Amino acid sequence: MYGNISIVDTPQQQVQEDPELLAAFEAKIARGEKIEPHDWMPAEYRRQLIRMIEQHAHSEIIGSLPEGTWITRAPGFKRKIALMAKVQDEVGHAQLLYSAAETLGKPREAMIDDLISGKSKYSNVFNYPAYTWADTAIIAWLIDASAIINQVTNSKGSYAPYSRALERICMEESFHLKYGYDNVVTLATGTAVQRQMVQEALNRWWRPIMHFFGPPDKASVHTEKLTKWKVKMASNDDMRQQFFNQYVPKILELGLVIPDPELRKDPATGIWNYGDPDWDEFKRVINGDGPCNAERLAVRRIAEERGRWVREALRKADERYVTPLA
Ligand code: FAQ
Repeated sequence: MYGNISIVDTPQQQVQEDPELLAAFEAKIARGEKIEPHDWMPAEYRRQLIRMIEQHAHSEIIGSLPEGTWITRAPGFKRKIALMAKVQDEVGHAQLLYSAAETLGKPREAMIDDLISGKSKYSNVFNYPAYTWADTAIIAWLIDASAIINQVTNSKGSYAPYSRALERICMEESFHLKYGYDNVVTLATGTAVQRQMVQEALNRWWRPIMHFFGPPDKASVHTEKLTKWKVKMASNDDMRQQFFNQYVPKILELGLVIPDPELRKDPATGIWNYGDPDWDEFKRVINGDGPCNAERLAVRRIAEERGRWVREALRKADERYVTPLA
């Protein structure tokens, strides 16, 4: 219970919805209308949205860390400025998304608590280290590309505050993608050492990027319900296929080798077939046992502790402002 809104936390907490209200809600969604925070919504729709938007917000804030570690080491002043702006944007995206999730009734403090206690998930990809400058180039190009595919698709979804946030985020991510592509092109057309560096980074990130779009459709838990309610506007496999269609040709054009000997497009169906990207590794990483999970959460915990006095001061100032003078 947060304020006067009761939030179900687990699918086990089944709520018997009023059939008439539910039918009207689903008809509204079927007509392509948007749901606003004050509109009636089923408890499960609210729970799913909080889960997904909160995980997305956490992903943005944790996602700023692998690249953030390169701000002090960026090659050259201009790249340092660009990287700082990108990292700042990602943190801003987290703020927008936390605000969108708050409209559903869960306070931001509770979301942050669930992140740092390990209760909430965040994107698998940010639990891997950025060893070289080339890793940051691959993140900014191909992870931002993957995020754009997901977010442009879901910005057409049914929950209005999330759609609005995604539209704005995608505009900024488009700059990130161009910045990342420029860095990858520079390395891929540079010296032999630079080409090797970017190839090795692609080798490291390919599997996590395959995982980024979520488990295969047949193993996805939430897709069916989320698609019915137009929260998810395409399945995990469909978005992964879109990534292959758009980015495999661009990667090959740069003379890079995609580290999957089984990757080929079926000319008859247009479907990309690929090798098993080790879904056991995916499960381990999203459940807390990836190369950097502990480090990422430790950094957030420190930020939370060190920033507490600022939040307290702001809250006190706010209280004084709204307390009527005696
Ligand atoms: N990582 O039933 P499904 C970014 C979990 S933003 C971790 O298929 P669903 C910007 C899933 O939560 C990146 N966990 O799940 C940037 C569920 O677990 P649960 C984030 C994952 O929700 C760029 C379980 O597996 N984007 O990158 C992942 O229908 C560069 C079963 O899976 C978003 O969050 C994963 N990859 O579909 C920043 C977009 N995949 O909760 C810095 C919004 C699945 O039952 C630098 N989210 N799981 O315990 C979505 O679109 C969806 O939630 C999916 C997953 C597509 C991620």
